[in-house]
Amino acid sequence: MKVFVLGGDGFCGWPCAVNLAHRGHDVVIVDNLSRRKIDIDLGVESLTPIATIQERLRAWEQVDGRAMRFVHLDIAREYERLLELLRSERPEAIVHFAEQRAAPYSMKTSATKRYTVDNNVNGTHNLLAAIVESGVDVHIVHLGTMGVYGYGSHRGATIPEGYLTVEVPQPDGSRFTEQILHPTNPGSVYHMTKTLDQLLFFYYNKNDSIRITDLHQGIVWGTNTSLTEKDPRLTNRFDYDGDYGTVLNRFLMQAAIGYPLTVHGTGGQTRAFIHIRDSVRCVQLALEHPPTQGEKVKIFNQMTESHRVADLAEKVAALTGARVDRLPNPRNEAIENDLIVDNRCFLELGLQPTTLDDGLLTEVVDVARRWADRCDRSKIPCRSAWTSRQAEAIRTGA
Ligand code: NAD
Ligand code: USQ
Repeated sequence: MKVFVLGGDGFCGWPCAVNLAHRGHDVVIVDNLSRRKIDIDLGVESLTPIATIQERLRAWEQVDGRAMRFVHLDIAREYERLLELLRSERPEAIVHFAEQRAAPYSMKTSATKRYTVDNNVNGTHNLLAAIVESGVDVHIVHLGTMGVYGYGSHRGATIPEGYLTVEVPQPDGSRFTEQILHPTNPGSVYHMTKTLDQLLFFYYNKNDSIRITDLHQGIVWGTNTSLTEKDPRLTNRFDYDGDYGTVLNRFLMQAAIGYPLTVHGTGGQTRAFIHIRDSVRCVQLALEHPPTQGEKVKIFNQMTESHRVADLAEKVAALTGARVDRLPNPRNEAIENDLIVDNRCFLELGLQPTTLDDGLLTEVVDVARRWADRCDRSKIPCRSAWTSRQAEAIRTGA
């Protein structure tokens, strides 16, 4: 099958692209390399040394024998080129990773808020409009986020896979039941763009019968898959800085360099997690099980386990002897929340999760300790504050 991987040079996209190529698909990576440019702007680098996209592609062909192609294109700004690419290549599937994905980066300044909205919403809308205009029959698999449901308002209820069944009262006292998109409750400008994506998908699926699977993914941890481990030039990126590093990978890196683990506030925040290997496998499963013509948007919760941030810190500390630090929370978020998630769709399709207990130590030793000397400690603190109240708390340490 011919597959476009939009954002295929990124952390989740690269291992996904090589997996699809390895399985015999004709893969075209479409990326504007904005993630690499943001690293330069922020003065940070992936903890793991990553090759250029051209070196990655050369290495992949040498290692696996199945070439991938690369198109340098900005899906949010180059609509005509995107349309032409769809018309000439006519892909059967498109995996869409191409968005600005860091919540702290999205909350840094009004410029990064506006960039995140422009890039993510325009990119997704351009893709949908170009599919309609080109008339290509294609299945979109989009990487959304568990954060669309929000944290803290579920009161013990299980979060369903995208749709909630509600009873609507009628004037005559009767009631009818209906499935609606689960109400959204984004916690950052970035998360808000994913809730807008969700609505764009709902509309284009209804109006133009575009086949779409939206994967509500939890926080991805880990670095490599068995394929990206095959050659150092295929190594995946590992973000650890205060804007792009995500919580578990940051704790692993901090433990490896003897930096106290940076728990925000009480650490009562509960989040959903998935290993990068399972993320890659889920995208493959979603591609293998497309919605039928006329079917509504398929929504899967792409996560395998939930943990409180404080418990994660304790787990990493117990494995490594690291010290845990409780810091003023730069985010405006619930100090604690429960999180019970229905993730049956992927389990029923055969996903066998990699658990934290299987993978944590390997990740600390093989990746975080190995590259510890590449870490710039000055880039570890999270300085992006959600509001002036949080900015003041960080400044005074209160
Ligand atoms: P990433 O920043 O590493 O990768 C995104 C890629 O998209 C980059 O290579 C970037 O250059 C490219 N890109 C961005 N805007 C583009 C545009 N306008 N045109 C073309 N290319 C563009 O992020 P990631 O961690 O790989 O995340 C990929 C997707 O998965 C994102 O949509 C993110 O929201 C979602 N997701 C990620 C996580 C996580 O923990 N990393 C968790 C849940 C969901
Ligand atoms: N946190 C800490 N210490 C840190 C970093 C984070 O306590 O050093 C806390 C945060 O305050 C937050 C939680 O850990 O409560 C998660 O933060 P995160 O940066 O790991 O994850 P998040 O901002 O939610 O974003 C990441 C990805 C995003 C994806 C999302 C999935 O960057 O692309 O959509 O995870 S989810 O969280 O399920 O919405």
